[in-house]
Amino acid sequence: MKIDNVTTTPFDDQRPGTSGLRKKVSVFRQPHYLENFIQSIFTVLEDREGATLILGGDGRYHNAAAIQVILRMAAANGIARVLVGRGGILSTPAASCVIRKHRAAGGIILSASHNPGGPQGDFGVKFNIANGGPAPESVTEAIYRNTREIREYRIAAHPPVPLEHPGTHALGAMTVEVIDPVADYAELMERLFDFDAIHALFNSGGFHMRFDALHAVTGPYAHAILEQRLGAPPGTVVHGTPLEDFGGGHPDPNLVYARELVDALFRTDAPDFGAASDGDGDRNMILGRRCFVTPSDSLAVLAANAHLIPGYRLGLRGVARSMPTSRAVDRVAAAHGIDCYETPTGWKFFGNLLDAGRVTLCGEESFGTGSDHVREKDGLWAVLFWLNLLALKREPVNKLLRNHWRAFGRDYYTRHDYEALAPEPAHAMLEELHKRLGELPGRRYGKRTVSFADDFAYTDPVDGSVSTGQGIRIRFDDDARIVFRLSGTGTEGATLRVYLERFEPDPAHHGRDPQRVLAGLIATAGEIARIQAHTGRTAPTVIT
Ligand code: VG1
Ligand code: CO
Repeated sequence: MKIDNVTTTPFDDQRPGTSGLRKKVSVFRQPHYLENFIQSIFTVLEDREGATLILGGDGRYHNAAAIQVILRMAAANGIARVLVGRGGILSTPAASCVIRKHRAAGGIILSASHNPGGPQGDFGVKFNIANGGPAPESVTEAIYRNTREIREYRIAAHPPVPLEHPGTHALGAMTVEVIDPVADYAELMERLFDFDAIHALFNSGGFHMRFDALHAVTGPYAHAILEQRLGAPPGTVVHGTPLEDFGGGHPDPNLVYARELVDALFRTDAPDFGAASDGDGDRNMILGRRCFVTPSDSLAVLAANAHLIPGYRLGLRGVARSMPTSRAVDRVAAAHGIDCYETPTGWKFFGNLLDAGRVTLCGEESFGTGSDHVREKDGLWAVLFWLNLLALKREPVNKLLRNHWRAFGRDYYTRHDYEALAPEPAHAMLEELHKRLGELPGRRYGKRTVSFADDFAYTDPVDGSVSTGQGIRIRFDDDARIVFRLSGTGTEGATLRVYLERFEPDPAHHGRDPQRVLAGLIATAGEIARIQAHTGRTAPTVIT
């Protein structure tokens, strides 16, 4: 097999963000762009000679072409074996599962997750390490340094490998195994959850579900697990065929982009349970009939009930949440006497805690929940966890949630996103806020006084690594909280995220609309950061 050493020059924009390298498809299609980044990954992967690599993606536009390039580069870089999902498909949590099960040195996942796809949409590359989780900052920074210095990449000359059917192919000295993308993952789910109980629930006659795969990668997983194994009637899974452009939609399971599902769950003839997942299958949205469960509450409910689920019956070692996630799970941890860790945004920060056995469950406000079963957040896993709970409790989602709030209190929560801002004023706004942090405590806004303000920094308790500049936190005397940060996954301008929360212990006040309950705090956020003055915006683009 002929191997070419191709001369190249560095690109200056290949620093991975919150979750991999995400750019417009047009950026990735520039000559050498993908190759430079992939070579930088292989260069950093020290044990690549003779190693096994996992490869797959969410099926979006450019997935198929990129996979063939990566296979040829893997062969040229001494990888011995690559396991690829059939059709180039692997959800992010399934990739994590396969990396761990087959003891691979790592995996490359082609996805821009919840960002839209298609020729005008986004593409992305995530690199996961041997534990199955996203590469930590030390690795992503090393990859970035390589992209700044690269002069040459290695690629084998070889025709495309057929990926449509399971089987084994030789690419020079390297073996390419095309695997069923669902099998290993489904087997793991079956070990964690009581499939018989969920099967009985679906066949009780009184329970209906709608799962919206948003034409993204979870479709095949949901069809196989919910309908074929668990006996949910055909049609339970909608938009279940992955499309290169997600049918023109935005594969982000939230109240705005999964509108059709939300509407279906709020109709009079609504199903009992609704759920959706994102482009690459790691996010989840949970709905009951006329009821939306915030991701922060979902994490708290799962933590409070985990001992009822077969895979977690021994209880939880600890829990972790990203900093902007509400403190609902902290209350459960305190009641159960277990540790609760607060990490920066992004799943990569949970990896060390999970590996060290310090936490069992973790989650983010951005519709991400997961456990130590893999090292990624896992959309379908969260849905199965809820199904298992509902099968045991046989009560509506809203009742379960009300009971949870009655026991622990309710953390009213919302996130306001201001998308596609001009980057300069957005950065200037946060810089100004940063400069004023010292003068904020003691200041009065409406009926609240600031009690604490800082820029969140995290010291990993396992390896001591420090991550600074992770978001501005402002707490008030009534324990309400506002967090400001800029997104690290967008591909157009800057996105400001404002996270708002307020605790309500009194069950008599648990049935209110979060936007109304938080209206005062929302106004204060605008005032403190001078959002309108800096950005010209009077309202957020997305509210979740
Ligand atoms: C967003 C979310 C974050 C999540 C990340 C990746 O990041 O806020 O919680 O981990 O997306 O999710 P940011 O920097 O835009 O706020 V996904 O489903 O890409 O893999
Ligand atoms: Co995702």
